[in-house]
Amino acid sequence: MNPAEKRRLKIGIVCYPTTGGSGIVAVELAHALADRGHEVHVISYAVPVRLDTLRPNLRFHMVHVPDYPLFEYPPYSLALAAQIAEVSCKYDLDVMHVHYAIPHAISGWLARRICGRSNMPLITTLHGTDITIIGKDKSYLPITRFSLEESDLVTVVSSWLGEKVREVVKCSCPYEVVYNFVDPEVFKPRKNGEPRPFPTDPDVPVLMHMSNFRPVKRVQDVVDTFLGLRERMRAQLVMIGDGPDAAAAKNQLYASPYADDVHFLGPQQNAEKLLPFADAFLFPSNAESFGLAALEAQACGVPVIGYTAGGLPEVIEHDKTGFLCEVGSVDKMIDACEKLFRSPELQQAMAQAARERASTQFLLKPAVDRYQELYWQAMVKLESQSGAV
Ligand code: GMT
Repeated sequence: MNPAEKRRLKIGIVCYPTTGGSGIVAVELAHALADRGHEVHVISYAVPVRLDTLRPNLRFHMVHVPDYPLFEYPPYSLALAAQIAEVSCKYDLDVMHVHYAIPHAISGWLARRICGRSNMPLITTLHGTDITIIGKDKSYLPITRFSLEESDLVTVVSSWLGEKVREVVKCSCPYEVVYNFVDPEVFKPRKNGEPRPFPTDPDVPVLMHMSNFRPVKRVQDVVDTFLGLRERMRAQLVMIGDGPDAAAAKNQLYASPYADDVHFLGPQQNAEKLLPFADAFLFPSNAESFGLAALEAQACGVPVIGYTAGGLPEVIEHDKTGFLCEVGSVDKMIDACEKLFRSPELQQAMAQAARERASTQFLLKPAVDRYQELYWQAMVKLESQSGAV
């Protein structure tokens, strides 16, 4: 498409509304596209966390799943397809961008068939568990492979995830890597002397963990690292989020001799107000496609300690912006925390490098430029295939 023809687009964005990273990425992208003057329609079953529904150029459309006594399992995928089809037709959308394959990609495909919008590209962004879950249970493999092959463009949030698509889904569709991003004006280091917004001893370093407490996050390793570290030196642990493994971690930590040094804050929507107050961020996932929380921590000037696994090595520079250890090597993580906490100079140097890396390599603007360019490319491709160009 001639750059002069690059006009204001009407874009549909489908995402999960929960606190997970895929919803956050979709929402920040929606905000940025709306701020550039595009007309953005966000579709989800609840108002997504962080979505500014009153923003100019942005509209939110709630998926309504009808209640019917016969439905033991309400057909959410169909309700979503119906909503996507309705919005696509009513607003004459140019592009449909779905975040997370299951079930959004197949609902998007179905919606396009329903409303006969064969010239509206379907773009699918894969976020991680939508692919890795298939590695464990193949039930969704055929439908995922089909919906990726039928998408006009597939994007992944790390090179590691791209390789997983090939390995697990065995899909030969081309994909683009578009890294997740952060706004360094929102996620930024704390000011000198700014008090912590949670009740901790100001003179004792804080180790922080934030996640959905699912098995992939290896919360037990967070617990073991903290308890091991605490045997060696004074430290405090701040835990943010909730999920299946939260209760066990809480019970174990509160029953330990260091209960007073542990603070569970539960799910928090304003991570940017908490992350800057950590001295290290612990993120020992074993198959994290990207690790948005680790990027946000770095942007806040917080070194990250995690595992050499998944896409994390693409986000964290080992020995510079944090430490990456072999999966399961809790002792190495204890050593890394101790090293950081005993040397304020090292902690400061890594904090600065982390901030620098996040605010230069993972910026919002180039990522939004790229998505916008990909929308245009997909539109041109479809137009030329239909002989309209
Ligand atoms: O499993 C999660 O952590 C939730 C999931 C989601 O849908 O938000 O997170 C995935 O997408 C994020 C945004 O792209 C990535 O930063 C996370 O690394 C990824 N999680 C996993 O791969 C486990």
